[in-house]
Amino acid sequence: MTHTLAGTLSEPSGFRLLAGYLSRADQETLVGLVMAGLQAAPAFRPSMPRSGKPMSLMMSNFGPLGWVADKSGYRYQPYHPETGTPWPHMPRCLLDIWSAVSDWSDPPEACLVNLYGPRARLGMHIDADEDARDAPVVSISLGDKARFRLGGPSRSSKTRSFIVSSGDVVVLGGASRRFYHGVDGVLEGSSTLIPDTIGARRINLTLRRVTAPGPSSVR
Ligand code: MD3
Ligand code: FE
Repeated sequence: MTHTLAGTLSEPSGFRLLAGYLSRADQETLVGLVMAGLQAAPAFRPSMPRSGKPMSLMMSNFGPLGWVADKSGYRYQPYHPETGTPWPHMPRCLLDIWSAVSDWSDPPEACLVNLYGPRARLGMHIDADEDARDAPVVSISLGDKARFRLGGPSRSSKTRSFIVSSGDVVVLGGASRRFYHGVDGVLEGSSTLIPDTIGARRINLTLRRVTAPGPSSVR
């Protein structure tokens, strides 16, 4: 995929916002791939462990592993929680984006697809279900803009918010990998990218390395 670096914000924490990284054509390609993926692996609504409270966003995955959440906990597993079918394969262009923006030689094993309707949000949390704790997470935003909130290593750390737009790529590496973050809300109607048939106004893709390197690997 071709790209421009319209506005790159890099921070000592390892947080990088590559604003305008993907062209409109690339964004359309990704939406098409997500639509195809959802045919094979329909969006499911995860629920909070213990309480069982449903989350406001819907999810699916690509790749050998997918992130799921239900009453028994959060985990990665190789099959869809409702259909029992393996997740659709990871599209090559996502592997290419990972290679271009991350410094991690192993490919991502999971692409979590987050689907935001008008009222969906994501509370502040740390991504901690990956054994590869030091591998970055790469996030791709598509469709409506969202207010993204980045905190720090503890729940009480001060937070800042950013607007993320369609085509922006965020690399969460270094210390920022273990920072609290969340999505306060979606700016409804701020993009024309996503067709109504998807039933979501914003799509966020996160590429993740899940398994830790084996004992023979040197890093
Ligand atoms: C900062 N998704 O799926 S992506 C998630 O827009 C998640 O759907 C949000 O947080 C979304 O877990 C935000 C950006 C992101 C992803 C992982 C991070 C920011 C992060 C890990 C550490 C710090
Ligand atoms: Fe997260």
